[in-house]
Amino acid sequence: MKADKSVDVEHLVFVDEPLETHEPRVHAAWLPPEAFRSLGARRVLVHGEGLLVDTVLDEVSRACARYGGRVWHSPSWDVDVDLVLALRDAGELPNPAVEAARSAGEAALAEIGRGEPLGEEGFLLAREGEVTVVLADAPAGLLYGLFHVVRLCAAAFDPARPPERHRPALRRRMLNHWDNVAVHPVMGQVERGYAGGSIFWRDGRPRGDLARVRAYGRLLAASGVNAISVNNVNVARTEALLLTDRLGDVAEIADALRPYGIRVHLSVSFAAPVLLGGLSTADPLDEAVRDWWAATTRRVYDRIPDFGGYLVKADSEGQPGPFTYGRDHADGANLLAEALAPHGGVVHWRAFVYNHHQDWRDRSTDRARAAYDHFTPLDGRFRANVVLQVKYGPVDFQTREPVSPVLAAMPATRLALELQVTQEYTGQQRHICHLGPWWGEVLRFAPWGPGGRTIADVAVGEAGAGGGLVAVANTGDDPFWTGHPLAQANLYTFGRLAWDPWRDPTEILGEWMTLTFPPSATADPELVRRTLHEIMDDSWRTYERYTAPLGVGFMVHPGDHYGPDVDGYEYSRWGTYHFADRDGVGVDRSRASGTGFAGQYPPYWAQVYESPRTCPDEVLLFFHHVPYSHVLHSGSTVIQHIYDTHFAGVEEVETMRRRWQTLNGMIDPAVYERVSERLDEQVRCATEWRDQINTYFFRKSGVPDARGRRIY
Ligand code: GCV
Repeated sequence: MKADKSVDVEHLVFVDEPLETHEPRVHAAWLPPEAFRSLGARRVLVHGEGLLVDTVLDEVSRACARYGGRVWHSPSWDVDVDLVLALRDAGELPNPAVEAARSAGEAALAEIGRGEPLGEEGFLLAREGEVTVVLADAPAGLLYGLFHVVRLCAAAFDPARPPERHRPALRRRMLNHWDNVAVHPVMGQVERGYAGGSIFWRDGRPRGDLARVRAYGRLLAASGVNAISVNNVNVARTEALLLTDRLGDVAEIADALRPYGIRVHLSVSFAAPVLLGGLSTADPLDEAVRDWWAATTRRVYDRIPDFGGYLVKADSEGQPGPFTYGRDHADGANLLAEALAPHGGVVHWRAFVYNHHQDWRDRSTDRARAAYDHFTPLDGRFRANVVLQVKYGPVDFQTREPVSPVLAAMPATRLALELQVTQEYTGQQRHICHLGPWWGEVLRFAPWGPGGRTIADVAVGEAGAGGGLVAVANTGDDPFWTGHPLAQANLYTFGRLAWDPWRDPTEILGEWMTLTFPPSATADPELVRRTLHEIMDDSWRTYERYTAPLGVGFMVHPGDHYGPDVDGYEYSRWGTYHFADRDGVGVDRSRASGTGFAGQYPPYWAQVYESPRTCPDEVLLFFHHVPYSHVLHSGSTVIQHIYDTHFAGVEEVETMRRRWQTLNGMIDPAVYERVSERLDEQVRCATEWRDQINTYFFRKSGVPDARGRRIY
């Protein structure tokens, strides 16, 4: 499609009308009307009752109205259909073809289902004659089945398609919003948010655009997410009130998200009994405190019967916690778990606890050790409805870190893996950085050694009882949802990995591309797809190349965490140091001579990480302080690796920009322009990273680049 047809393209990729008249048009992300063409041109029968069945009906009706199909809801007369979406326990219909399709679906399920139920969210898709049938045990399953049909497009109606059974591997697939209700003087409306304001809150009040909240829920459901916390884990005074006086605001969000099967959770302050309840203490073992939490939680469930639970950041970066009362984190988490248990709620308790007032002169304290040291002695003491939420790395969402050893050290605790979709340290949605491959590496990591159980297995848990996957959201009130239109792919990929953590992230990326840039909306779908893959597939590794080297981390500008500042954190209290001197760089975390962090891993990796000879290159400087002349497994020296990767990284970004330019006129112009602007910034910033990092290490080491390239 050429540029002069751009108006048509916009119709295909934006939602029809502004969701509210005073709001700008919002990009449809991975649910453009065009993605519903195949479904919407068909004759569809929906059978069953329930709120989410109504959502299915609504989705199908809108698609059919647009593309000329027809829809019936449990008709009492015979109709010809192409697609049946039915609850298994919905009664018989006077329609022989439909009943034959349902029976075929049941037979297929008996054959491939290994006798396991489909569960609350699972579904089966099968073909019988000319009919495609989707069966589910519960309305949520039918909704996920519908979105599966949308993803498959015409393939859902392929007569040769064998039956498929789908169930999410993880029960809870959750996004955490770090959104403030009141604008924080430093962090703004959304802490670490790079997509405008909050979808939920504005200037101390609800943002009031519930249509947008609903549209958000729709996008999330289509990716697989089923839970969301709606306020920052750093809970200030205004946000604390969401639990009590402002609960109505949370209930409104829950009402808007419920039709898409998304449950609302709340970040709460551990000091709430004092802040809100007028008690003199928040001691978790105090009777009055326990009663306060029980009564408060009961009121929450009176108002929001399907409320998900609490999320807590305690004793971390200034947040209150049980340490104030001489109690540990099992005491703290169990207090809230006890209040939630009668209602079926869970508490997500974060393991991100460390000393943020460290003295940089003190080489014995290692922030990387903190979560393990605090939490592993508590294994087995948490109540069943506590989920310990563990960041993927031991420090803080870096572009590269080893996987947190906590995830392998608490077999008697439900553990959730916490990822960061918002790109705090990975380019802040100004840089293209597709995080799927990084998350895939984390999920496939086998902490007990190759061939053993993986992090995905830990998150899934025995018999599905694990803590699931959680991620910090990257969305805001930006018309493209995520600031950078291509950052939508990270959100989509998170949802799909949370549904099935063993999937190949690059395949998921392809799925996202097909939905977001529908082949029927462009003159050269092959070119668009190939170019997007060339730009995005390896973009996380490109980002890694031009930023902090070999897993050493940070080197970002203090405070905002954007752009290079090699020594920005070197003499600070935050515990994130690289220790570069004239001879070498890196942190000695070995048992033999360093902080001992390497010893927190099970034996296989403890041994691998212990020695610079065996430690993988990409995390070498995380574990070891080595001379610049140290030869990597790649054959290069550390210093030459730094130069080479930084020059290569910038060249790759320049190539990305050139490739993107070939899509001019092929895709929606608004998307094209936004990405183009951001690519200019990415080239500028990557160049700054290259020059600062290379110059810094050249000046420290005095070692020239073997290829004589320009260093300042
Ligand atoms: C919400 C990092 C971020 C903080 C964030 C914290 C956390 O330190 O920079 O903004 O606070 O992680 O995960 O709690």
